[in-house]
Amino acid sequence: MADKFKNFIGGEWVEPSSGEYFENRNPARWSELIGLWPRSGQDDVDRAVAAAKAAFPAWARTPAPDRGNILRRVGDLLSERKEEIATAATREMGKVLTETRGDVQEGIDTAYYAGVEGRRLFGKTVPSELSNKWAMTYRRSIGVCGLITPFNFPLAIPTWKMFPALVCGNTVVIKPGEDVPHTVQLLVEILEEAGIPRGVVNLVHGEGATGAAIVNHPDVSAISFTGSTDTGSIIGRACGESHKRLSLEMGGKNAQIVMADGDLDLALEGVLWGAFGTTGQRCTATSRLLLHDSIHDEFIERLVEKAKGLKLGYGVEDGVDVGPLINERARDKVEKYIEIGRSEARLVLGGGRATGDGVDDGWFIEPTIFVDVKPGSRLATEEIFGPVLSVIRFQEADEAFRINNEVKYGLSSSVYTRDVNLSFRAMQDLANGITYVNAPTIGAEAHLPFGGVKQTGNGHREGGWEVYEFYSETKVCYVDYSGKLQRAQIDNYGGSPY
Ligand code: UN1
Repeated sequence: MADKFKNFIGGEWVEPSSGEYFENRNPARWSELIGLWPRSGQDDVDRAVAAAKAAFPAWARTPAPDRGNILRRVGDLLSERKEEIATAATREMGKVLTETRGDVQEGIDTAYYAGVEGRRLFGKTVPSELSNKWAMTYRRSIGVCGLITPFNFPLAIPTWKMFPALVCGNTVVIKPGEDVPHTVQLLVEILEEAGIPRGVVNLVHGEGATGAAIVNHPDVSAISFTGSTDTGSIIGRACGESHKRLSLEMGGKNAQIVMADGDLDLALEGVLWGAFGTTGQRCTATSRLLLHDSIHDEFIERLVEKAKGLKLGYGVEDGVDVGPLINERARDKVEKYIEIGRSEARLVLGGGRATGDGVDDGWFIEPTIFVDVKPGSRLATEEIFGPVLSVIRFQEADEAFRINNEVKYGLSSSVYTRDVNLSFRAMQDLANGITYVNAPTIGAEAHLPFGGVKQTGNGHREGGWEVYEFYSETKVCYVDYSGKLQRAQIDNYGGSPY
């Protein structure tokens, strides 16, 4: 009998009142059942939101440095249990252990950043237009935040959302991706051990309906979601109706541009990592490779040779480079795009399910490369979220920049060149939230703002200092110590020549 896991509500580990559970399986060894997790219903969400609401006033009044201290302790405990968490994450998510270690490290970095940020939630003090009066702002907590997180970064993305929300004095209800419930389970155990007060962090497992119940709950004041652009549209409509604060982090169709003068060895390593790392399942994955005509053929030859050498398998095993896709639905979607690619472009590598020992029981697709992909075609514009790279040839830098910008997404881009002028033009002209020069499209650092333009997001950023603005409201305070009525916007202070 498989282990049954619980929700965490109001400081207690509780069974779902729905009485229902879903399976969590290893995507590299599908016959291996990891456990059963609650398929939480409306009643479970109601209880979690009520617990978060009840805990909010005391938490919001706890000094921010004290809130930060709990997160520093969380950082310590994550560091101590890094290997255990990374192994659990690889088992349920599929990416290789070196990557899940990086995922946990991103969570550790986010914890320490948040811990210190509790001492730096800056407001501003500015001169008043009236004498004997002060004008200043501070950052005020919002309330209950609903956090809905994806499968591809099972630890880092929950921490990107939860830690800043907590430091800002909010309480949270989190629903992790249904493919990766175990990693957040371990994170919440750590928060409990670190001394997070009851009700401040609540965990409800479930699938789409559980997420919808959080989004639609009237006592949830803010939602942060990472996932598909389609689901983001549904959440956006719901939050628009109810005027909830909303941060969306969605799709990408990221391009690596290689100029003729670029360091081609470096560019080759970059695209291998960007396109096939995490099996292409990053919002930042390199999905398009734009090659200058003069280096195209040689580069492709070398790339195909290198990509052939990537070893597929279960990510805890030594020597494995690429794991499986997350589930059958993901594999079907990637296969559909490979079919589309066969009719739109020329396949030079992969193009099918991987077979053989170690991969027969998982959702493995071979690293796949299409060349002669036409800008504007489906392969060139739609997010695939798998190990499929579309190569486009260009003649001029401006043409490459235009192709980069011709998609509805705008998360990350990369350019390999030794020309300093061109690299600054790229930073200026590429329509993305992040541009890398001489580095791949993946690998954003936890202490910088993360997010994209156009349909990748809705204008907010995760990470760095900017996310603290999402999780707090600016409050303005005026203190008039003149002892008399002073009227702003009335020209009563004299002396103005205007
Ligand atoms: C994502 O794919 O949703 O920049 C996040 C990167 C990682 C985060 C990716 N640090 O590739």
